[in-house]
Amino acid sequence: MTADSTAAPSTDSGTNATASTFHSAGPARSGMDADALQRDIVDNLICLQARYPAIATPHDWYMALAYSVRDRMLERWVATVQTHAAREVRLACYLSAEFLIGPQLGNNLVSLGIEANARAAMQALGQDFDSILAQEEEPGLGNGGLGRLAACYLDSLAALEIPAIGYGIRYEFGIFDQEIRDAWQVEVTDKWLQMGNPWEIVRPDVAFYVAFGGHTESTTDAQGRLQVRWVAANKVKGVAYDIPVAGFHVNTCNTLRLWKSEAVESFDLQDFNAGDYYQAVQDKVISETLSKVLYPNDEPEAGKRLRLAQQYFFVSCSLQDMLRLLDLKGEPTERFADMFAAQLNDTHPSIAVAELMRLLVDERQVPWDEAWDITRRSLAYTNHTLLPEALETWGLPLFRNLLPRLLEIIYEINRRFIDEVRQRYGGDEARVARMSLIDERGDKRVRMAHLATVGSHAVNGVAALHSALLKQTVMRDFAEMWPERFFNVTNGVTPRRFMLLCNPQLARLLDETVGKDWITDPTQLRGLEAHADDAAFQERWRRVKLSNKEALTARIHSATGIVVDPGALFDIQVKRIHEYKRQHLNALFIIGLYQRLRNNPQLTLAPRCFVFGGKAAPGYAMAKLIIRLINGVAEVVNNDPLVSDRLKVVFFPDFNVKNAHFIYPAADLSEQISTAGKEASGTGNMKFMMNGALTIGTLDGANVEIREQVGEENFFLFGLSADQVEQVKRDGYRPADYANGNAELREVLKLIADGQFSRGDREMFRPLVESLLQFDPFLVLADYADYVACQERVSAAWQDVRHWTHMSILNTARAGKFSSDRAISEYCSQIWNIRPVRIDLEQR
Ligand code: 26Q
Repeated sequence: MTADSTAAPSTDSGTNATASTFHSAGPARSGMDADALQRDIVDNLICLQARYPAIATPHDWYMALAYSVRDRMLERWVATVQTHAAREVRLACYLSAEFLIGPQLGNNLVSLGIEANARAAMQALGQDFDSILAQEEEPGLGNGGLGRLAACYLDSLAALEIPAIGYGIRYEFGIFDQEIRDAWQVEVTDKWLQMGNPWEIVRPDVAFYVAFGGHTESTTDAQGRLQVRWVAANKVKGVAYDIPVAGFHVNTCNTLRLWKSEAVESFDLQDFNAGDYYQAVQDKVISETLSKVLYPNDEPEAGKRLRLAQQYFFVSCSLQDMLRLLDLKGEPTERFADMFAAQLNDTHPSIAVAELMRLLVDERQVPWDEAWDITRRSLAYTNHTLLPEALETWGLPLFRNLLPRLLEIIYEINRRFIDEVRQRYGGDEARVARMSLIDERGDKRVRMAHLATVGSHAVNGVAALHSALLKQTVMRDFAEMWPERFFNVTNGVTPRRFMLLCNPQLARLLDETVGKDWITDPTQLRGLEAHADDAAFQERWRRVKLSNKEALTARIHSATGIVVDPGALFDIQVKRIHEYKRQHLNALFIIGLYQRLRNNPQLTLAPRCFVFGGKAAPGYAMAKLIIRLINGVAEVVNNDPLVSDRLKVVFFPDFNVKNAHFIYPAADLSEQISTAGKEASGTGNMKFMMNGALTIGTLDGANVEIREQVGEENFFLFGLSADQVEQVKRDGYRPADYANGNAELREVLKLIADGQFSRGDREMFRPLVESLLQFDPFLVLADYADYVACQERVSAAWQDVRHWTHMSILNTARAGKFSSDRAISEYCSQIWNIRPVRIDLEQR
């Protein structure tokens, strides 16, 4: 289980020979002006796409431009890797099962500062720059917030010149593409690699073996020490695919390293399956399946075994790679924790605790206590959810069968940990049972959040409220025992992608108003406050918003055929579909509003356009039903001449990073209406705010801090607080009482049940209506009346154009805190103890 170290040195090892060859190549492929770009684009078109300009397709042009941009990143990339290898620096290793990086070309152009030149070059070649950029198929290697957060953090790490690497999985099929057929969600496989990926570089020489199954054997070595050998039933090879991550206007270019699984060449046949050819072929298929597909979240029971195998696969490859880098630096194993800070993005990579112990103890003969010290000093864990059903656990039989050695190690960690708990809280066996790494109630299960916590020196939540609740609820015993290990790092998002790239008109206005530094120092945005009531500035602000709304209007039309009015209030909820996020609360409000208009056609209502977007996990029936409901409401409302000039409802299909670029800048109102205490942070809320949308929201996740920043007078707050939610539940929540006590709500539910939004079908929405009336686990009915009242305040505020614009400007002005640069700085100082390293391009 060691690296194939046969091939030529990779850029990681960065020999001088490689560097000087690169350097002596001179300025070829590095000129940043439009002429140089134009030459190289044509060059790449011919040499890499094998096409002459006359017959090149838009996709050929995209590839040629992408390769030309990548060429211009290589010098920085090599210099960065070399500098990090040569210097005594600690490397931040972000371990994540998901990286939702979005389209790369536009972002890389922005980072390099050559967007205008590239545009000019393409123009000179007779190509429409924007439609060439639109050719890029985005890598959908994530579900939603957590995966996109990882991508924003990579962007900030590079921008802040932090030595860092992202480790993950190169899924062949990312998150499915969503189509809407007959008002239902239909999943279509995401073939993002079909046309080739110009951003990755495969490194066949950076490859590791990962073992699965089999059994363990114990022996005593010459020194009398216990040695455990894991006799695996199968091994898989992980090969590194590297993607460059260029920092904004700096030389740093970090690496995102994704592992692809491959079969180990004819290895199985001899070693394991003793001549069983067909079994060997079968194993080969399994090996190649490991990095095939990303699992959607919220899937009950789907693909358990393969999911655990994926997690172990990428974690083992990543840790082996870190040990390889340590060796390359000539550092002893004991220095591992000084050289690496590994951040676990949720529990998905938490098997790292046991795997690092295995690599140190079994493979490198480090004594247990010393290995444990190294492990704890190098690992830290970020929690992203408090929902009990979303906390990862694995059944013991499955775990033992797939990872027998790791289970032994977990048992040993647990034995020592439980001793510590007993010593500390003598006799408190209830506490021991609660804290154990093994849940022994019913079928025994490994609790991955406990493993991650015990094996880390720091545990953090992702917003202030979430971190506080974490300590009070799921991690209470741990926070009592180790209070010094618990932190908050409120999430952030990158202003490069979510302002500069996706909202260039706003960016230009900001440049002119507060200077250009806001992009790396968003506290500068505060300078907008002085202009918030300036009529001329307000006029420009509104023009930018209107133009973005026109662009979205066009996309809505081409995606759905629906015609909306760009002058309407754009009220937008985009995020994964989940009951706790309460898209159905929004839908109930729309139905109520529609009814009021039907009953009183003279009612004055400023035109509103409700936009929804988001995917439902394929196995989450209720979420899919909510999509059906939204489309059902859209069908009725949009086609009713009585209201269709004032009300529009749109379900925008296939919400992803690419579509998000058009959606956030066009929003007037951001819907952040989760049940308080359920949304760990939210990050879409921040993207909307930066782009000048006002928020209607509950006191949940980062909404609390958004409201704090923008001021309560500029935020539409409604609903029960997290404490009140718990109180209502303790008191015995009876949702039907809320329906009975509210005529409009009762009517809304009746319309749904009567088939008004299901083409007369009275069965379709029965599960939804019954769930709401009988259980309503997320208190939709309890919050309905206050939500409606709050929406009334929104409508009233919208009438006052100048005041609305004032609030919109203040939202952008006060969004600085939510830059991922701030979040990454906090990780660096509070958790990783890492400082920036300047990359010098001339040094070689
Ligand atoms: C787990 C086991 C099996 C299959 C899939 C999963 C799985 C995959 C992805 C479970 C969860 C996720 C993703 C979770 C997620 O996106 N959480 C969000 O993280 C954001 C970043 O911190 C927060 O802003 C959101 O509040 C949180 O919901």
